[in-house]
Amino acid sequence: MRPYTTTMTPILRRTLRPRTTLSMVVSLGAVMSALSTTTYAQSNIDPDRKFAWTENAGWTNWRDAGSGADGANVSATYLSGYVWAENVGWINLGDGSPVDGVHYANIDDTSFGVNIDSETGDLSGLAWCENIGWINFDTAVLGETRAVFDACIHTFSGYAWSENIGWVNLDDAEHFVAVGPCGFGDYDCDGTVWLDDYAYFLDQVSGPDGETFCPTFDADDDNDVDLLDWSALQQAFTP
Ligand SMILES: [Ca+2]
Ligand SMILES: [Ca+2]
Ligand SMILES: [Ca+2]
Repeated sequence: MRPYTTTMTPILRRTLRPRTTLSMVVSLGAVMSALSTTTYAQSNIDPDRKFAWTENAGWTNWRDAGSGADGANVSATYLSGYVWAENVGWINLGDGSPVDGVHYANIDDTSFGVNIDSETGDLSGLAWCENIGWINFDTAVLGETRAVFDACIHTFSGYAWSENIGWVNLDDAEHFVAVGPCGFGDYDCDGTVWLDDYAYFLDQVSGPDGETFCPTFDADDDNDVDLLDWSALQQAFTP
């Protein structure tokens, strides 16, 4: 694991507090019944890429809340659903209903959630955990590698920050969180190659001399997105 503390600023180091110790005596079913009645979509987190490590709260599982029905969900511009953290319980990423349909406002405790900048993949906004409070995904301001979702590889990277449990590591080479499994050309990983994926392709196209690294559209695996890849995408189209 990355030696987080060596990269933390003195200010951040001072904000660390002893870990909250909770005994997880409540069954999964009982906890789930106590969660919000908001209905979430089935988690689209990859079953093989669902764990992330936290500095002071152990492993988090991004997929399996409510047998997946309440697990994390990654949309084009925001996250929703719940992450389970073994030592601190449920982490709410947002209710899936941003005020403007695009991003959570994060102006009060009814409008919070984690946003995705669809242009850059940068994450921002806040998640909420009843036992440890807010988790901040806009970590660039904290001097750490910011949390990002790269839709070309369907994968999270970087760090989120909690005042009470420290860094949430989305950046480990072996244990990271990804959406999937996603087939070739299925940029939004909804199970089909459709017109919306065509639009994303146009954003990524670089021509034969380009160096766009977008594996989901790179059919011939030569580190560009060009007309040969476009031909393959058309053949993959789901009528
Ligand atoms: Ca798609
Ligand atoms: Ca090429
Ligand atoms: Ca290519």
